[in-house]
Amino acid sequence: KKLNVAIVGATGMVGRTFLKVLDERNFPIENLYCFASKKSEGSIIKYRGKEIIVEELKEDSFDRDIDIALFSAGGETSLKFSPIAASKGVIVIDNSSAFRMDPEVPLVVPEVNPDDIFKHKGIIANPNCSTIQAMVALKPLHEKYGIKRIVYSTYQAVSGSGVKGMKDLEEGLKGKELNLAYPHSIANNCLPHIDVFMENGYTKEEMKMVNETKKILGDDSLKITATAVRVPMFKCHSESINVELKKEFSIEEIKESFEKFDGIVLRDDPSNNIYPLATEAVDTDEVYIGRIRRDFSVENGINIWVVADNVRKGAASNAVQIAEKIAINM
Ligand code: 11C
Repeated sequence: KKLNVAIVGATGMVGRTFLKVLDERNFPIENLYCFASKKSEGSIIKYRGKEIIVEELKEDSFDRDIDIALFSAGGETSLKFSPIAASKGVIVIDNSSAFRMDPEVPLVVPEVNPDDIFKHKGIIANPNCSTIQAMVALKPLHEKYGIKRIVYSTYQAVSGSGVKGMKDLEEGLKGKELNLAYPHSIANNCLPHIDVFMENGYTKEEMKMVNETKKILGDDSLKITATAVRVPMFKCHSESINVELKKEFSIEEIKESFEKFDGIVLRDDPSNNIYPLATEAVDTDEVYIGRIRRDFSVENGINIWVVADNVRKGAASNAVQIAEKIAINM
C-alpha cells in the first residue's frame, strides 16, 4: 500500500536526507507533505520530479490523511507537535531526543529491536546517531555472549551539529574561526565536548549513549561509560568500543556473527590495511566494523572500531527503515 508521508523539518540537513533516502529506497509514497518553520514557508522541495511547497508547521497541519510523519526539527518542535500528530492517528518517527527515554515510547534500531516498533502509542523515537551505530555492532555480541560492561570512545563528525558545525569546520580550515556550533575552533582540534555538560561531569551526548544503550538492548544491568569527542571530520562518526563479555569467545566466531548480522559490513584485514573508513561508509546505510581484537587486560574483553554515516544510518536512514517495517504491516 502507498502511504501519505509528512516530513517535519524538511529543509534541514536530516530533513533533506529523509527525502533522499525515501527516494533511494523506493518507499511507497502516495502523497508527500513537507513542513518547516515559518522562515522556510513557500520554499520548493523537489521529489521525484514533483515540486512540493514547504508549509509552515501549525497545529492543524495534521488535519488530513497522513499515515507517517518523520520529524527532525529539534526537541521543542517534537515535544509540541508529535503528540498533536499522534492524536490525529499519525504514526510519528521522531529523530529528536524529546521522547527517547519515555517508557511509553519505543526507541528503535530496526536491525536490533524491531519488535518494539509495534508497541508504539503513536510515537516512535529514533536514537542518537552515536548510539545507533553502536547498537548494530553490539547486538550480535549481547545475543551470543551477554555484555557485562561497555566503554565508548567516539570520534564524531561536525555534521552531527547540522549546518552550523559544517560551516565552522569549512571556514576553520581556511583560517576563519566562526564558532557557530562550538566554543573553540574545530579545525585542528578535537573537542571532548558534545552537547552540554551535566552535573555528573559527563556531557549529555555521553549520557545519551549510556541510557539509550540500556533501553535498546533491554538491559538495565549493563555497566557503561562513554567519552564523546568532536573531531574535524565532515561526515561519519567513528567509535572505539571496548566490551567485556560474560562468556568466552573466539575472534573467528565473533567475526562470523558480525558477518551474518543484517546491516553490518566487516572490514577486518589489518595485514592488508583493511579496516572501517569514513570514506567508505559515507552515503551508505551500513555499519562498518573492524580492528576486532582481544582486550588482554580483562577476562573476555574485546575491542572494535565502528564507523557509520551519522546523518544516514545515524538519523535519516534509521527512521526510514523503521517506517519501512510499519509500511509492510499497513
Ligand atoms: C552529534 N549526536 O553528533 C549528536 C547529534 O540527540 O539526536 C544528534 C543529537 C541527537 O552532535
